[in-house]
Order: sequence, then structure tokens, then C-alpha cells
Amino acid sequence: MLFPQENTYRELKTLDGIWSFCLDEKDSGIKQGWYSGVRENCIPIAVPASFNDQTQEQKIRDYTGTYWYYTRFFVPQSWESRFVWLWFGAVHYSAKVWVNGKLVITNKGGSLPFWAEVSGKLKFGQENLIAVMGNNELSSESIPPGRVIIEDGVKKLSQHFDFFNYAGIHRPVKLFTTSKKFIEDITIKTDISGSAGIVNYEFLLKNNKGLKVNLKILDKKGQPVFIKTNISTKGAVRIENCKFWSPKNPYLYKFCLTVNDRQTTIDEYCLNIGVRTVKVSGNKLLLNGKPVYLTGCAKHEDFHIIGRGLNNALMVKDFNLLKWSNSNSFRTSHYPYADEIMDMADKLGFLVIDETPAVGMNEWGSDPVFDKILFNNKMLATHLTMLKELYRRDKNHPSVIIWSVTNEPEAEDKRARAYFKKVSAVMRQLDSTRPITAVVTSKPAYDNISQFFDIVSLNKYFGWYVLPGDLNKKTENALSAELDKYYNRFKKPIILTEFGADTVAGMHSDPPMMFSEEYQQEYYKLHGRVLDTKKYVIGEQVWNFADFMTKQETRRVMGNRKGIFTRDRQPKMAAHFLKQRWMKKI
Ligand code: BDP
Repeated sequence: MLFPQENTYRELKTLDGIWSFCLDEKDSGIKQGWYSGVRENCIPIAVPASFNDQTQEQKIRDYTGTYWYYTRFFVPQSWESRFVWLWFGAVHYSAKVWVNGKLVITNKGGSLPFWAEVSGKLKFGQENLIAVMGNNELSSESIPPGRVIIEDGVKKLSQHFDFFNYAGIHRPVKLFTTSKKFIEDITIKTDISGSAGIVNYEFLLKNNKGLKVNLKILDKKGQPVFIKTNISTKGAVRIENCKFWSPKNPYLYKFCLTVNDRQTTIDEYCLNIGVRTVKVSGNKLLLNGKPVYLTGCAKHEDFHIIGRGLNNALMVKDFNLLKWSNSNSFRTSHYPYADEIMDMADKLGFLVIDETPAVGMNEWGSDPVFDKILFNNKMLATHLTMLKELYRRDKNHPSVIIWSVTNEPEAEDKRARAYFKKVSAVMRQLDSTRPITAVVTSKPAYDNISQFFDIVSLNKYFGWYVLPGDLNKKTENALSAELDKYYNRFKKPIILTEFGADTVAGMHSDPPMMFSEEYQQEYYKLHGRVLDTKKYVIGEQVWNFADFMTKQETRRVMGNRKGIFTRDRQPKMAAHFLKQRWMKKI
């Protein structure tokens, strides 16, 4: 299903707002029929947002387990003859949804949309009830994987990633209509031939008997550059003197299909498309045939009170800060971001490394039991499903230039080889038009997985976790040697996808000491000096865009402080330095 859209043939209602929320600590909700009515002890909670930071209850903040959300909504009588769809942008991690007491959706995966056609369950011209049962437990079969442990009768998560396991209805909830015959999917792949753009398209119609489809491609001013009636489900269009999509000119055309049933138009869908190519050639990453160098940040969906929830003002602010800092790219570390963010990246011309939620696939230190469940077949099956779901959702975004299939798995583990051979093969099968990568942090000689990918993406913390407090030649040499070793072994272009230093804003020290703003700035200057000597390095993305919440640990000061912006989006000294540095790089 395509992202919900409103037009003459599709109506749309948002169900965002204040819902009712209850914990189900004993996991007894289903047995007791909680799906058929709002529980008396439920409290108000905002959607979209994580529930964790909305109350004063520690139990709710730190909750691991099953939870329930409810809302009532009105469905107009006029929708009775239509298909009515219920759409969730994302619910972390798994969810079951009931409409008026009837089960309509079961979903797994906390960061991609899911939906169902619910017309048969609705009361038209009346009030209806949605009940959502969510659960934020992670297991050996989930992506990301995790493990639930019980301490003093309370469930806790053994997690292997460094961000708070925020949960709830994180993204918008929508109700929308289509006719019973409708456009279900569109796939666009673009190419360049001289000054012409080639738009290869394919679309899928639901209940397609006797339908005729017309195509119009419109330029930015709404002028048609291509019109054809009665097109087949697959074809190619040539746009002469095409304006290619790039960060400097993120030109979007509108690809509009209309569906006619005899003489009547019954559906329409307009998709923003950008014509561009991405290729790895030798040591270079080519956008529209020209080398491009990535500047920018790895991010998180994270903010005070709303946790991982989508907030439009925050999204706009973040894009403005990225622009301000002369970032031309970001990585959706460590899970797919909201549809709305991807649309904005298309419009504003950002180059996105789009990452699956496969983070924390390592057993570093804390939980030996976890080691046993790593890389099992069920984990692989979920991982492959996530690749497919991510591809299906983001395949048409010109901003998506690289797929990242994982972050920092245990790449030195022998089991990782076969696992990522399969993962890379499936990703390539899904999409041959974009380079693929796996973000690693292993030692170059023991890396079992980078061989399967087009770009080596490295997370390296010299001057922080390695050689802490040292911003001298020793660190500079160690970083330089590590990059060379990686390049010499794999002979592939490298992106430094993470490097950073925890920095408490307002803390100063001269000479620089760890955690001060001066240290972070000098740390980035040192990295800049090394990166500038490496011809095979095609990009740098600092860790992190902004400070973000993590679980409580001795090494975290109310969260991870490696942001170049604070959690409330104010620049630290290093942000000013990077802004100047990146001005010369883009
Ligand atoms: C990297 C992880 C990232 C962490 C970061 C850190 O990819 O998620 O937040 O380290 O420790 O290894 O700050």
C-alpha cells in the first residue's frame, strides 16, 4: 500500500490526539477481553509519541511488557461504499489492533508502517473504537534482538544498543478511503541518458479488471512534461532536458496515475519523484555521474517528553540545523525513520543512508546468554522481512542513496559470514540501483562481512573509547593506520559513519579534557586532518547530531552526550567548527 494521500478519490482523517493508555503488567488483557472496551483505569496519553516520558511514573518510563491504547472516532456515512483503511506509521515493537472488538492487524517491527482494510468492521455514521495492544519486549527473533529478564518479578530488557527503548504509538495514525479498485503500489527507477531522464515505472492495481490507467508527469510548476492514456503496468518514459535531483537542486517531478473504470475516474495517486543515479565507481560515490562527498550526522528520533514520536516542528528544526551545519547527508541510525522525514529529505535534497533496525547484534560483555541466540535462523528470517518492508516503503525516495543493512553486528564472529552473505544477496535482489553497506566497527583483519558490500562503513572512536584523552599524534596515527588497513584489505570506498566524543554543553577546559566542548572540537579537527589525506574516504558522518536518551549506565550522563547539538538543539562549539569545515566540502 502507498503512503496515505488525500485527493478527489481518496479521503483522509488523522486519528492523532489524546488516546487512553493502560499497562498490562500481567499480560492478561487478551484473556480478559480488554480489546472490546476502554479500561476504567486508563490514563490520557498523546499520540504520536512514546508513552515513557509523558507521566511522572517511573514504572511507565521504564516499562517492559504489554500495553494498551484506545481511541474513539467517527466514520461518516458517506464512506460506506468505499474501502476504508486504517494505517499506523509505527508502533514499537509489536502490535495487535482491534476495531470495534474485532482483530484487524497483527504486526511485528517497531519502525515501519502497517495497515489493514477495515470497512467490514466499521459502524458508519457512528462512533467506533480502536484498541491497540502493543509490546516493547525484544527477543532472539526480533530485529533489533534483545532478551527479557525478570528481576524482582519485573520484566527488564537486556538490550545491546545504546538508546532508550522508547515505546508506544510513535507515528501518525490515519484512516483513509480508496475505491474498491485502486492503485496499490508504484515502483520508480530512474536513469540518465545525456540530458534526458529515464523514468522506469511499474504499478500494481487491486481488482484491475476493465481498468484503464493514464499517466501524467508534471514539473515543479504543475506543467505536464509527459502525458499518455491507457498505459500498461510497466514502461519507461523519457524526459528531455530533464532537471536531475541533487542536494543543490532537489528537483521533484510529480508522477500521477489516474484510474478509469469505463468513463469514470475512480482513483488517482501522485508520487514525488526525483531523477538521479547513484553508483560506486572505483573509490568514488557518483551522484548523477559526479563524485559526491558526504558531510553530516548520524541521527536518532529522540526528544524530550515525546521520546521517539514524530513531531513536525522538531523535524523542521532538525532539517534546518542540518542545513545550517552544511550537512548534505544523514544516516537513519539505527532504524527506519518516519515517512514524513523521508519526504522532507527528498524535498530539501539530503542524501540518506537508510538503515534497517538491525542494531545490537553483538554480545559485548554484558550478557553471555545473548551470544547463544545471535545469528539464528529466525533472527535472519525477521531481518530479511525488515529488508523487504524497508525497501517497499522507501524504494521511491530519491534521497535514499545507500541501504545500510545493519549497525555494528558481531562481524568478527564466524557465524556472521553466512548470515550477511544472505542478507546482502537479498538486499541486492530487491534493489540493484543503489549501493549497499553494513556499518561495522571490527578490526580490519577479522571483519567477516564487509566483503559482501559496495561501501565500507566504519564506526571508529580513536581519541574516545580507544586512546581516551589523547588528541596527539598517537591517535592521529592510529586512526590513519586503521583506515588504511580497511582500504588495503577491501579496496572499497569508506565512509566514516560514526566518530564522536561525549560532551556536556557548557563544560570548558583549556587545555582540552574529555567531556569539555574544547575536547570535542579538537577531536573533530584531528579527524578532519586525517580524513583529508584519504582519497578513498567518500564521507564523514559524526556521532551524533544531537544528545539523546539511553538506558541508565555509569558511562552515560542522563543519556549519550556525543551530539554536536544539545538534546534541545543548541549548537556546541564543535558544531561551529564542523559548519566551517563542511562549507568547503559540499
Ligand atoms: C557506537 C554505536 C552507537 C553508540 C555509540 C556510542 O553504533 O549506537 O551510541 O557507539 O557509544 O558503537 O556513543
